This record gives sequence, structure tokens and C-alpha cells, in this order.
Amino acid sequence: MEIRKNWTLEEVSSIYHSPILDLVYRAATVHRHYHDAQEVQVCTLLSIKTGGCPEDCAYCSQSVKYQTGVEVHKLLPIQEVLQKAEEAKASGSTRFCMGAAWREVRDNKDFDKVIEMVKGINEMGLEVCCTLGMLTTEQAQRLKEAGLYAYNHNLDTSENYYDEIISTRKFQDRLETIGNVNKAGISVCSGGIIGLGETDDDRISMLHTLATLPTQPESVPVNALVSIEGTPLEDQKRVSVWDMLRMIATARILMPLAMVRLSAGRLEMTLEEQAMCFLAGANSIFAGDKLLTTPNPESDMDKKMFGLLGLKPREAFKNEQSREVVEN
Ligand code: SAM
Ligand code: DTB
Ligand code: SF4
Repeated sequence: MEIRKNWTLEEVSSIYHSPILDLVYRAATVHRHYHDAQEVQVCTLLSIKTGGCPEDCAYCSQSVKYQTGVEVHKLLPIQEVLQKAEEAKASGSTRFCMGAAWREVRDNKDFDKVIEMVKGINEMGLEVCCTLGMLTTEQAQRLKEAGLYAYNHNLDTSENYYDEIISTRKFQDRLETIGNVNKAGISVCSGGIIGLGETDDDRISMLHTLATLPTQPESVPVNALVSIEGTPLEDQKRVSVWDMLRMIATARILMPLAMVRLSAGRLEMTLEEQAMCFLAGANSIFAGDKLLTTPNPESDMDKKMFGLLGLKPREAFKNEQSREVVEN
């Protein structure tokens, strides 16, 4: 099974629309070819700077434009963040992802602190990931030198639908940052959200853009909208598990080596629904009772789920090894 980067939109559409059981079966086959299907990576998220973001992303609790009641706080102290990373490691996480509600990174004291956080967490043997908004090449380089493993920057939705969801930046800005991250040798984590009112064609287009990037993302988060009171999307209906499955399975088929992350929205999913997502090729979750600002299943629940489904947490830095094997 070869890794392709020349998927056409028609091909992506025909995969996405194939009968659901065929789609899941095909994705499961690809998944088992490239990965140990028992392994699921456990990641922990921490919001290191919350709220007050100048962007107007219609789904987000942290934009200044909406009154969401989120508890705003400035950048957390380095020691507090390192402590949380230690706790995450002790509870079995191998990736620690720090989120900041910034439009873009500025070269100031706060960025210096983030650099120190990255260094400290890398030294713990965790894969460090950040999501800090837009980045220049130089900033990406600094993060790389500090030991950053991955950078999360989602496309979120299709190029076509982008303006309906965010007016304060362009789809092209996202691609640019992703390019800067890739150039610096940091692995790219990029995916999107479903449930924003987009069409199937928007989802297909977003997956097509991701799969045909010059370097396919190492990690693809698939988020189901967690609707936030006070945002323009507060009344959106919850996405169905079938839609989640189609996204996950299509991502798995298009990007066989990627970690496909079953991200936001798990709290509303049953165990059976999550099990279907793992079958369809999801091989990572965020653990811990909070995502960035919204609740997530308790760790105990996830431990039970792993036991029941016979899943085991994946060790850190494994993708580097598997990429070497495939590319050599
Ligand atoms: N400010 C940075 C950015 O936008 O890239 C990083 C933080 S942002 C919260 C990270 C990602 O979380 C977004 O790209 C989006 O995909 C996801 N996200 C944010 N709010 C969400 C929500 N209410 N439901 C589901 N996913 C959400
Ligand atoms: C991603 O795609 N999902 C995570 C992570 N990357 C940073 C964030 C989900 C946030 C959900 C809404 C919240 O908790 O505020
Ligand atoms: Fe800001 Fe990121 Fe939220 Fe958009 S998604 S408002 S950029 S924190």
C-alpha cells in the first residue's frame, strides 16, 4: 500500500461517500497495515493562556468578540506548566500540548517563557506540542531548537467555507504558518472541526487540502464542535457519529501514516461510538477532564475504555521510528 499525495477531489469524494461499512472496513485495513491497532496515543492539553483572543472564530469560547463566560487568564507561570506536564506523564500521556489564545506569536517575554516550557517538557521525554496561532519561520526555528516536536494549526474547515467561520484571517494565512512549521522541521498537526454548518463538500475539500500538502501532516485532529453559549454557533446541532466516522476513516485512508486524533466531542459520545472511531483508524485521544476550556471524559472512564477495548497507550516518539522504516 503506497502513500499517495496526489489524491484528486473526486477520489476523496468517492471515498468519503462510500457505504459506511465499506469505508470503515477499508480504513481499518489501512490502519492495520501501518499501525498497531491496539495502540492509542494519549495526549494531554493545557491552556497556558486563556481567553481574550482578538480572532473571531465562530466556534471558540476564547474570542473577545463573544461573551462566553470563559475564565480569562494570562500566561501561566513556567513552574506550574512543568508541574502539569509531570502529572500528565505520570498518568500515561506521551504528548503534552500547550494552547495559547493568541492570534500570532510575538517576540516578547511571553514567547521566551513558552520556549522555556518547551525545553523543560522535552527534557521529560514527552512529545511537546504547541498551538499558539500564526508563526514566522524564525519563531518556528526557535521553537524547534527548544525541542518542540509538533505544532498544531488546524485548517478547521474548507477554503470555501472559511470566511463564514472566521473573518479576522484567511485560509491562506493558515497554510503559510503550516509551511513555516514544516520548513523548521517541526511535525505538523493539522485537522479541523465538523458541525460548523459546513457541507459534505467542505469536509471533502478540507481533507483533500490536508492530504495534498507538500508534507502530509503527522497528526490530524478531528474535532466535533462543542457548541459554546454566546458564540454564533451556540445552537448548532451535535454531529452524528456517522459523520465523525466518515471523517476519521477518510483521513486514515488518505494519510495512512498520520496519527488521527479523536479530539473534541468525546464527552457526548458513547463508548460504542468511540470504539467505532478506533476501528475506523483513530489512534489518539486527549485525556484528562478538560480540553482547553471545555470538559472531557474523566481519566478513569478512559482507563476503563482502554481495558474494555483491549487498547494500550502508545509510547512517545514512535512516529519518528515508523516514518524512518517506511521512508528507507
Ligand atoms: N489560537 C490557536 C488557533 O486557533 O490555532 C490555538 C488554539 S485553538 C482553541 C485550537 C483548535 O481547537 C482550533 O483550531 C479548533 O479546531 C479547536 N476548537 C476550538 N474551539 C472548539 C470547539 N468549541 N469545538 C471543537 N473544537 C474547537
Ligand atoms: C485540536 O484540534 N483540538 C484540541 C487541540 N487541537 C488544541 C483543542 C480542542 C478545544 C475544544 C474546545 C475547548 O476546550 O475550548
Ligand atoms: Fe483565538 Fe484560536 Fe479561539 Fe480562534 S480558535 S478565537 S484563534 S483561540
